Amino acid sequence: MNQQFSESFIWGSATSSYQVEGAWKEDGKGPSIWDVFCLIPGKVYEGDTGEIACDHYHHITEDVALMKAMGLKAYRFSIAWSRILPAGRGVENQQGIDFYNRLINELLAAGIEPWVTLYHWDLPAALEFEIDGWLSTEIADIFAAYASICFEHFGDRVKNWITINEAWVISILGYGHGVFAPGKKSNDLPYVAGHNLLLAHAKAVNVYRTKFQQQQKGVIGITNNCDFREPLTDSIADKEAAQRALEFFLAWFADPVYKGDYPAVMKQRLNNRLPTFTEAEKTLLKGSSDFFGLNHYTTMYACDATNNKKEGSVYGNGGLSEDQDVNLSISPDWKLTDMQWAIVPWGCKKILQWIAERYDNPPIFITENGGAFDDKLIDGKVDDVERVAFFKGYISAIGEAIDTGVNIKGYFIWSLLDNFEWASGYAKKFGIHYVEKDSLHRIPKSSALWYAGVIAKNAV
Ligand code: GBH
Repeated sequence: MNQQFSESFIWGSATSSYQVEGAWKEDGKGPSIWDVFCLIPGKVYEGDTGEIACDHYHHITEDVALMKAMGLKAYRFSIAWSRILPAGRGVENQQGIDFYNRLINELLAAGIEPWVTLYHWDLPAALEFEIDGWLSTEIADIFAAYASICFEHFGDRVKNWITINEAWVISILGYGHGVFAPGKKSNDLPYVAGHNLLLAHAKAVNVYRTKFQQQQKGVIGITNNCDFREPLTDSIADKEAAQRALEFFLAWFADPVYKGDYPAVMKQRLNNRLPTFTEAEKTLLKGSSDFFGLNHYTTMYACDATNNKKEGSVYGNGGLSEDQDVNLSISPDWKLTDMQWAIVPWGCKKILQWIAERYDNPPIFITENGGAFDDKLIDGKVDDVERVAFFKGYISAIGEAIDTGVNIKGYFIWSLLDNFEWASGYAKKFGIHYVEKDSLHRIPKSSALWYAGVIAKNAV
């Protein structure tokens, strides 16, 4: 079906600092928890690291040219905190600031809007050693001070800010399952880290709004990830289970931002394992996002698991399964990506409708969506037909959501380049540009050419 989007719809693509930059200790950059995590044997597939990654640090001119060739309207990238503040706080590193100035200026010269994420998982290692990172009650203020430096240096040109990328992943995979940095395994710590991430977001937004927004006239928000949960059957128990799963996944972070507190179901089930906000913190949180940033990748069926608990997968039940009493499954009919995530475009439409309903139809930007496929370079070309089909399906579903009244303003493909896919190393490829090993030569895949057509026509 043909879906037409408005002229003002923002078509973008996204990356993150650790996944693409490389130059891991160049020009005064301090180490991040991912630099260190990768050195621990067994943490990353085949011992891969982000030391070089796509060497975006030295390829920004070329990479901006790739974006311009596609007609991209916006580029979402993240700032490596330890390039700006090598020890996480204290002395600024001018060379790090210079790098992002160059990137921002090149983007603007190419007519591409910079969308800047302040934190995409690469915490300065000093803060992990010294204060226990996101577990510390000091971290929110330290993050807000770092954010303030970014607003001060870049806010004259950057008009779109994202504080934190995917607090759920940081909390659950970094502090629950321990498969991402800093690698802690616990049933309780995810809720502590999540709490501090929310406070860090709220404090950074407060700094922007009180000191910069009036003059710089940009917008600021948070990006959360959520996979959709469809009830396995029509039973009330399964419908409630799917709702519960979504609240533990997305409302965990979105309710505080839109309503000022955690969802009731989390408070009831977690009791004192869930930290509480003071009245002042609730006030700071409520209304702290100018837009709803959503990263969406996949869908699962949810059914009630009261009295029937199953072990969760690595990625778990969108949280810690024993806290939710939900079992997840997929249909054998669904096609899978190379990450084994199911391709279910209608789940994207439904999560968008769920957000519109629960949060009073906020402006939504899909800040990531994409799929890993086993791409093959043949005769200098990568004909990634499965990825094109993936994007056709998801972008059409987004168009359908808009037709039902959901206020979606933009869409960012994950990712611009094949890059360091965290614990999967370079084995999983999400890019619309192929990056040749060793030469690091970039080749637009069929999906990049196809996306250029979508952007040109504002239609899929
Ligand atoms: C994003 O997170 C990250 O922001 C980005 O850095 C990363 O490269 C990209 O996605 C691709 O991984 O196992 O079927 O239950 C993705 C968040 C959360 C999406 C877990 C998939 C598990 C699906 N992911 N979810 S499943």
